Amino acid sequence: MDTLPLPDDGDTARPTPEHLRELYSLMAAVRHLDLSAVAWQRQGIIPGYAPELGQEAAQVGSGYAVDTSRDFVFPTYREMGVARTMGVSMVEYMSTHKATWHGGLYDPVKSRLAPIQAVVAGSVLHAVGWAHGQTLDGSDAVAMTYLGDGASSQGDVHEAMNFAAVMKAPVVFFVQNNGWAISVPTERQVAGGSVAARAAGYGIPALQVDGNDVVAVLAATRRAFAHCRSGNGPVVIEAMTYRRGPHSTSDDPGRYRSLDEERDGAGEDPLHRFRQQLQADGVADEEFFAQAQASAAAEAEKIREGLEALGPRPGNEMFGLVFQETTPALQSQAVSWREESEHV
Ligand SMILES: Cc1ncc(C[n+]2csc(CCOP(=O)(O)OP(=O)(O)O)c2C)c(N)n1
Ligand SMILES: [Mg+2]
Repeated sequence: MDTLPLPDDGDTARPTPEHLRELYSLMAAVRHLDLSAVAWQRQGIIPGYAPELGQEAAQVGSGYAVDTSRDFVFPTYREMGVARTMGVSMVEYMSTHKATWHGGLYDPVKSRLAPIQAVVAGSVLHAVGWAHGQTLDGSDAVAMTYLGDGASSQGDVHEAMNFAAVMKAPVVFFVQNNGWAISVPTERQVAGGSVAARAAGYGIPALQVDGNDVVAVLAATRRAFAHCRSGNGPVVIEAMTYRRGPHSTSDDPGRYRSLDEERDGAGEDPLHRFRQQLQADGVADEEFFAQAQASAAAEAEKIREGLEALGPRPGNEMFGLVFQETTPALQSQAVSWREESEHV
């Protein structure tokens, strides 16, 4: 499906060989970090993590289209690859998964990435509000919000899409349809054929794209951004991909899908597929891939060291950071907490 009026400018927009190699290096770094994060959870370095195995093309391709000098991204809990592509410090990003600090230690305003959002479909409303604010300020900045196939069943998504269209808010709704909402397959919770098909009801143009093809995802996202930036209102992109791993480090997919189903559903690995393509086109050779793998491993190791060096935050921050001005109830909770934890 492609109902975006702006034409696909095909080959002219194709990334240069240098950019293609950069996309591959990003995907390799994200893959390595993602697998490492699961291992770190098993080793007790972080208490929990939501893997994005198989979604590297969707995340790197879309994140690569963001202009961090003006745009803003509203992620879910699974967008490590987007954060890495946007250049967010990965130690600061991972601090949320380490539970060092609730919102993560990175600065959302500077990095242009909102804090990790665990409320399903929570980020879509924030994106619409932010984007509407940009139009009032006369800015041409665009918000991109991530959501899953499961999130698309939430009422918040209806409200967000409807108002974004009514107000012509520059929002890219980037849906990663990874086939699953924890244990529920897409066909049991998405009516109407696809998430992209629903956009027509709001008068929003939509694109359904092969989410395992990083170049196709980048092209689709760039087109969507151009549409939004020119004052035409929102776009829905549905990137068809597959959650190859568990929902989170506390999930066991073996309880609701077989290995055969996983193999059939996942199709070809996006990283492997991109590597084959770059090799076939003569854009990269064995030496390049070995180098990309080595730097991905070195990077993950540095991030692990940085994470392990993070000390605990002062506990009283949990009361001080709730409201701009504290409330009597919060103050009395803070006093009780201090008495119990510090024995004062
Ligand atoms: C409002 C809300 N309802 C339920 C949950 C529990 N929950 C966490 S993830 C999830 C499934 C989301 O699936 P999807 O949107 O497809 O994203 P994915 O996890 O596949 O990336 C659910 C139901 C939650 N975190 N927030
Ligand atoms: Mg999903």
